[in-house]
Amino acid sequence: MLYPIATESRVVVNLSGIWKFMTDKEVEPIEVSQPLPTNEVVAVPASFNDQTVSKETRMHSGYFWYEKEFTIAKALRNERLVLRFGSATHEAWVYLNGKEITYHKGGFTPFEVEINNYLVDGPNRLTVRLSNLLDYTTLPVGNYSEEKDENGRIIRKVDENFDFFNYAGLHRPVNIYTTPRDYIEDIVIVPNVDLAAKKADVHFSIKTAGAFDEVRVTVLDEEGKQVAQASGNDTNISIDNVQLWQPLNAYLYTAKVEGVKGGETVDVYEESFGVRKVEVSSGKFLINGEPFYFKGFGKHEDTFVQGRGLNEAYNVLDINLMKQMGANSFRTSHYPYSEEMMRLCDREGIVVIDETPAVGLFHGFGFDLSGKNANSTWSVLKTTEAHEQVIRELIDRDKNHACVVLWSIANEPASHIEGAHEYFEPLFNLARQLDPQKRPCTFVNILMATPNADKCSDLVDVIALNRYYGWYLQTGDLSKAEEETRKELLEWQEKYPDKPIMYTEYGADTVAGFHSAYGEPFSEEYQEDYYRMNSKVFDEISNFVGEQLWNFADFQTKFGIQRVQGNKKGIFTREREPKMVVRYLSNRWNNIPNFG
Ligand code: GCB
Repeated sequence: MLYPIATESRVVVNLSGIWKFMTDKEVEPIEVSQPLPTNEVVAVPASFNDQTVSKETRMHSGYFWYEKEFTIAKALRNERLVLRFGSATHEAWVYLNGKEITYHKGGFTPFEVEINNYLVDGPNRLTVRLSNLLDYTTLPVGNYSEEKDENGRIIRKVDENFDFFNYAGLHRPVNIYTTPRDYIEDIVIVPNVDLAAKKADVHFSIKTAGAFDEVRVTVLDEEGKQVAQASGNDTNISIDNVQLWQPLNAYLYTAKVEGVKGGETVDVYEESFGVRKVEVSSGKFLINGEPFYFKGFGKHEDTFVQGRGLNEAYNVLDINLMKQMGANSFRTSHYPYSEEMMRLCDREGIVVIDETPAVGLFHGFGFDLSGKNANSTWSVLKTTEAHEQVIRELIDRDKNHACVVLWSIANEPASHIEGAHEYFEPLFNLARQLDPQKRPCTFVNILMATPNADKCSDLVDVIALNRYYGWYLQTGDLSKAEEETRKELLEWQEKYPDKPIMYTEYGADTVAGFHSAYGEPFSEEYQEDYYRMNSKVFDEISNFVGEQLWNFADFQTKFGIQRVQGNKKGIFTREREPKMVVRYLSNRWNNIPNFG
C-alpha cells in the first residue's frame, strides 16, 4: 500500500483536526444513520485518553466513537477517491453517511477504502466506531475480563499484558487521496549492490490497476537529475557510481513511476529509496559490507497530551537528540511506528529494527515472573492469525524503507516454554518469504530464556537480548550483575558462534533529580553506574554488535507498584530533559565508530 502523497496526478485531503467524540456506555445502541449524540470533541491524530479531564473517559475500556464532516470539491468527484487511515487503535468499523464501508483490526497499520459510491453532494458524515479491547487473540495481548454492574450494564476491563499504557484512538493521519481511474497500486523496490564495482541493479515491480500502454520508471538523484529510465511492470535499472544509503549519511534516490496511456501520463507516484546491502555473516551485522555497531534505543511513541498519537515535532527532536549523543539506531518497540517516522529515518540515516505489535506473548506476565502460568502460554494464547496478519501488513507497509535493516517478529515471548518453536517457526518462514529485500529476522528475548532454556534462537539471524542484571535481578549489586552479564553473553557466543549478539534492552528506573551518595537504585548515580558496568562487559565480547538501551525517554504505563506515573527508565525525561547519564553515554557513543 502506497503512502498518500500529492503528485501531478494525485491530491491529498487531510482530515486531521477536531472530530466529535464519545465513549459508548453500551446502554442504548448508537444510530449511525444520525449524527453522533455528543458535544465532546478530540483532536486527530492523537490518543483520546489524555485530551479529557474525565478519569472515567481516560480509562475507558470498550467501544468509542469519532465523527467528522467533510465535503469533496466537485473538481475531484470524477477521480478515484480513497479514504485512508494511518492506523486506528485497535479495531475500527467505518461508516460513511450511515453505511458501513470498511473494517480493520490491528492498531498500528494503515488501511483504506474507495469511497466514490458512498459520497453525497455537500457535507458527508464519516463515523468511526473503535474498540480498545485486547485479549488472548489480539496483538498486543491483553487480559480481558467483563462484569455486569447493578443496572446490568457490561463493564469491560483490559489489563495490559505489557508495560505501556493502552492508549487508543485515531493515532495517525486520516486522509482522502485521489488517483485517476487507472492508477499505480503498489511499487516494490529491491536494490542489489555490487560494492566493489560501485554499481547497483535495482529491481522494480509495479502493480497497476486499469489499462496502461506503458509503465515508466525514472530514477532521479537527490538533485532531481535523471539517472536512468526503463519501461515495464517488472524492470531493472542499473545505477553506476551508486551513492549508498549509509547510517547517518543517507542518500535517497527517487523512483518516479508513471502510468502512460495514449501518449499521456495518467498517473504519477514518487517513491524514494536508498541503495544499501544488509547481511549477517560470521557473527557480524554488515551494512554495505562493513560490520555495523548499533548504538541507540528502545523507544515508545509517547508524548504528553498526544499520547501515542503522531507528534512530528517530538520525532524530529528525538532524532536530533540521538544524533547529538552519537546514536545511530532504534527499535520500534513494541509496535510499528508511524509511516511519517519511517520516512524521517530514511532521510536522516537512522537505522531501524522494525517490530510487530507482538508483545505480551507470555501468559501471566507481570505478576508471575516465577513462570508458573507461563507454562500454558502456547496453549492459552490464540494469536497465530493476528500474528500472521501483522507480519503481512508490516512488511507490506515498510518493505521499501532503507532504514529498516532487521525485522523483530516479537518482543519477549515465552520462548523458553514448550510450544514456542512450533509457534514461531512458521512466522519466521512467512516473514522471510514476504520480504522482497530478504532482511534478517529476529525476536527479542526475555531474561528467563537463557541459552539453555530458550527454544527459538535457532530461528533468528541476530540474538537480541533484553537483560536487567543489576535491576530486576541482583538489584543494587552491580559487581554480581557484572559477573552474570559476562557469564550469559559468553554462553550465547559459545552456543551460536556465527550469530551476532546485541542488547535490545537494558536499563534502570531513575527518578530525575534523585541523587544518592551511595549510588542507590533509582538515583541518577545508579543509572550511570549501571550503564558503565554494562559497557565494560559489552566491550569484552567479540560478537557483540550493538547496544540499544531501555528507554530513550520516560513513558506512560498502566498503574503498578513498580511504576511511578509511568516507567522511569528513560535516559531523558518524558519532556526530553537529559538525566545525568546522558553525558556519559554521549561520550561513549561519540567515541565508538558506527563501523568496525
Ligand atoms: C521489558 C519490556 C519493556 C518494559 C521493560 C521494563 O523487558 O520489553 O516493555 O518496559 O522491560 O522496564 O520493565
